[in-house]
Amino acid sequence: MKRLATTLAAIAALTATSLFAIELPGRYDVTEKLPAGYDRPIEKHGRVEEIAYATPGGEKNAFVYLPYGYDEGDAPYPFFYLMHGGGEDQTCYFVKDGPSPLSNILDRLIDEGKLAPIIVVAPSFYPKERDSVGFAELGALTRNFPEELTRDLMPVVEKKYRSFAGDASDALLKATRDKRGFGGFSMGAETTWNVFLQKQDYFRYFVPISGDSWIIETRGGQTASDKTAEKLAESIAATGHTPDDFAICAITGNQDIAFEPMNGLIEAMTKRDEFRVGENLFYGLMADGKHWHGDVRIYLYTVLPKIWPARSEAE
Ligand code: FER
Repeated sequence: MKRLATTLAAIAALTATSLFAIELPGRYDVTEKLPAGYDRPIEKHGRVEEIAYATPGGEKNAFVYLPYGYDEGDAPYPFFYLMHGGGEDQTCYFVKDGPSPLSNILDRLIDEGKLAPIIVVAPSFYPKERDSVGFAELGALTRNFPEELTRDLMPVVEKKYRSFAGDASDALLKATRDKRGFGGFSMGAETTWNVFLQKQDYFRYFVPISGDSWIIETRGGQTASDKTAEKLAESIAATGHTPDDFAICAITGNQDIAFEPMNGLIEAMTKRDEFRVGENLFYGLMADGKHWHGDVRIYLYTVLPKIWPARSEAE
């Protein structure tokens, strides 16, 4: 009897707060920097592999971070897709077969019981032949990437590595959207907004870092804030979803070149019913934060454990 009562109490506790609640204030200042040495390697580390996948424009590669212990069990893992910025590639996050500051941070967060073990996939929006791509074409590339993501990359990477989507059929990828997020920095944030616009069927969590949406025009978060927010809002019902179905964890710094565009967009979003600060929209701001990967790592350190907190067996 006691056991049943305990179980019922646990269920009541679970249902009282949403299963998907994000433990962040709606608006918050990012004050915690990385602890000293946090980006150095530790013994219980994961590993980074490279995966090839076919696209209409030729074969491309993505890096895959597998957390410590991946080979031991048979449990599935949540997936987080992480996009680089303009002029960069996936090596800004990970190094093939080796440690990087970000992989070391993920290792530590997982080892310290702050972050649940997750698989992180770092692809690129650039085509195989990227030499000819100029700044003017970036918006088109990031608008096209969401289709490549769900059609070409996800079925390959989520079948090869243990995701919740089993054989990674399109139906199962959609059915497991709660176990998946997409984020990115700068033009990777722009990609993230495009994934939100097009692919809410496959993703619940969105982490745009220091970048606005260029769906109306370049830097439209600043120059066409309301129209850009309207487009984003319209995509919710247009993709068959509701404001309860997603969480956007936007984050940047007040000295970032993307601050004005991103801030303009977030303020315009908060004026709309579809976006609810503290429920489906979270906005972190770091004093003195600039447009560089040192700060990006602080933002990921801040946000990822709130989306995928480690849970003990007892919970
Ligand atoms: C932004 C400001 C700058 C932004 C992207 C950039 C997507 C990127 C500039 C570059 O790659 O040179 O608001 O949002």
